[in-house]
Amino acid sequence: MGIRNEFLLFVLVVSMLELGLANKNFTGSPEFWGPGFNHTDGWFQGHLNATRGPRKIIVGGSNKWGFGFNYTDWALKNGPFYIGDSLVFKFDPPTSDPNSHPHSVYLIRTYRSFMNCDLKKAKKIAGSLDGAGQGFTFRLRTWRPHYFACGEKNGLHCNMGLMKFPIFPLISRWY
Ligand SMILES: *[C@@H]1O[C@H](CO)[C@@H](O)[C@H](O)[C@H]1NC(C)=O
Ligand SMILES: *[C@@H]1O[C@H](CO)[C@@H](O)[C@H](O)[C@H]1NC(C)=O
Ligand SMILES: *[C@@H]1O[C@H](CO)[C@@H](O)[C@H](O)[C@H]1NC(C)=O
Ligand SMILES: *[C@@H]1O[C@H](CO)[C@@H](O)[C@H](O)[C@H]1NC(C)=O
Ligand SMILES: [Cu+2]
Repeated sequence: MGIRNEFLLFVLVVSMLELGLANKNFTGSPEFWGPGFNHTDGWFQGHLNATRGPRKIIVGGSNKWGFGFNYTDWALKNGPFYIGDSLVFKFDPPTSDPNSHPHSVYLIRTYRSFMNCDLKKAKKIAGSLDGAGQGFTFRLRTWRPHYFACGEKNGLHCNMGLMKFPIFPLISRWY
């Protein structure tokens, strides 16, 4: 019981830090908890589900990796993520159509750069051709914050296109 409570507290703290909401008034906020938040289903249940193995999750679900979808919200609703889980980024390669938007995937190193969509020191992990077919798979291996973003148009996709999200993978489904 002690471990479980400490763990849940830890998860909450990590989530708050991760989302930069620690200094805001989130207690009564549906944006933080999500609509219809409820102890007996959804977000919490994921922490308590010891039976599932590593997940392979398509980022954005049926929206895939594209401009204008709220990936922060997606990450909030599809977490928690654990070390060993894999994220799959699916996006179409560039075409001759002037309306096509090529995408990419970067890992941004700091929270501050992530908030500002500053990609100067970010690490490119997938180029515009890598999201085709089965998509680009990134396995969460380390216990640290991961800040993902699209690197196209000098941060515009990250900023205006909402193509960014933070994940802090948890150690394991221990109980
Ligand atoms: C925080 O939000 C709650 C619920 O919306 C509200 O009752 C409370 O007054 C707020 N507190 C501050 C300090 O804004
Ligand atoms: C919480 O979820 C459970 C299971 O889905 C449901 O039976 C219950 O009515 C919900 N409670 C509230 C307050 O929404
Ligand atoms: C718990 O894990 C099982 C096995 O993967 C899965 O079928 C079930 O939907 C999960 N339940 C929740 C609430 O995530
Ligand atoms: C995206 O979702 C997050 C979390 O639900 C929310 O805080 C944020 O305001 C949303 N952004 C936009 C532009 O709707
Ligand atoms: Cu993009």
